Amino acid sequence: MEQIVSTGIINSYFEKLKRNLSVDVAIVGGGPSGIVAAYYLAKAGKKVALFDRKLAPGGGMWGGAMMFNDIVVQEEAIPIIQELEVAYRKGENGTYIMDSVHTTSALIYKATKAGATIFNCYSVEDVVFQNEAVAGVVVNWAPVIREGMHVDPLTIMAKAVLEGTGHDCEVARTVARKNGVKLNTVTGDVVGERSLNVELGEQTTVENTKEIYPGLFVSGMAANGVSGSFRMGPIFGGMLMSGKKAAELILAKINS
Ligand code: 48F
Repeated sequence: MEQIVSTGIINSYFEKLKRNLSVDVAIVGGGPSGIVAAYYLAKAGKKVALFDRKLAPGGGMWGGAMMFNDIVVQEEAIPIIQELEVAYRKGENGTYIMDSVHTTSALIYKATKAGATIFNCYSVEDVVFQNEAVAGVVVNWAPVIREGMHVDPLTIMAKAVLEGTGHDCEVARTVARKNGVKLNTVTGDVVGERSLNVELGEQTTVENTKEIYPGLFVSGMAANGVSGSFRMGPIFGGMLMSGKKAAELILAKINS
């Protein structure tokens, strides 16, 4: 029996990994924007692999604000919440309140149910750069990176890469720094996140969701970080709408 358990896991896992060595879309980061993008892309029939360095994907959504585990969304994001079958109740001034643990687990469930594959404990440490475009991601075990172990990575080829890594926007930084290329921002580089402004941060999260370099799209806080806009704290409508917009932009590009 012991051997049957081990064989089952090993065969299944390596089959899953082999199936995802070349995908339509590789998503870096399983925060709300990345997971929502994974859901819509998988629903559209695309092969989607999402990589998150944490054991539990979900990013900054689990903890609500200061570990008060509720979150706020605004009216415009309610159609996404309804599509993902998340329970919500009315808050004040046209806002809605959701339990953050319920919401995060629902997003993960719906994205994987739609067909997206999530690889947790994976760090994306670089991209594959071919013909002046991003053509895939370079992955390694998150503990390998954390321990600073000198172990070479593997590669996942993709028609499009979505960076949803949150505040640090590591992938865009790496692309600009290593390849000496200009990103689609006012400075041509990662501008960097600004301080907190809820309304502007929410609005610009969606506006800044775009293809930042051929083959590389950004969503969520990474989109604001790359373009130099505000953080916004525990309001999540912009993140959800950014993920949906990212999926639409990517579909338009890879279907053309
Ligand atoms: O930061 P995060 O939740 O992404 P998001 O979709 O949402 C932001 C909000 O949670 C919050 C906010 C709300 O208003 O401001 O912060 O922009 O999640 C990012 C995920 O990316 C993973 C990280 O573990 C987290 O789960 N991640 C970051 N860098 C890498 C990565 C990397 N290089 N490789 C793999 N995963």
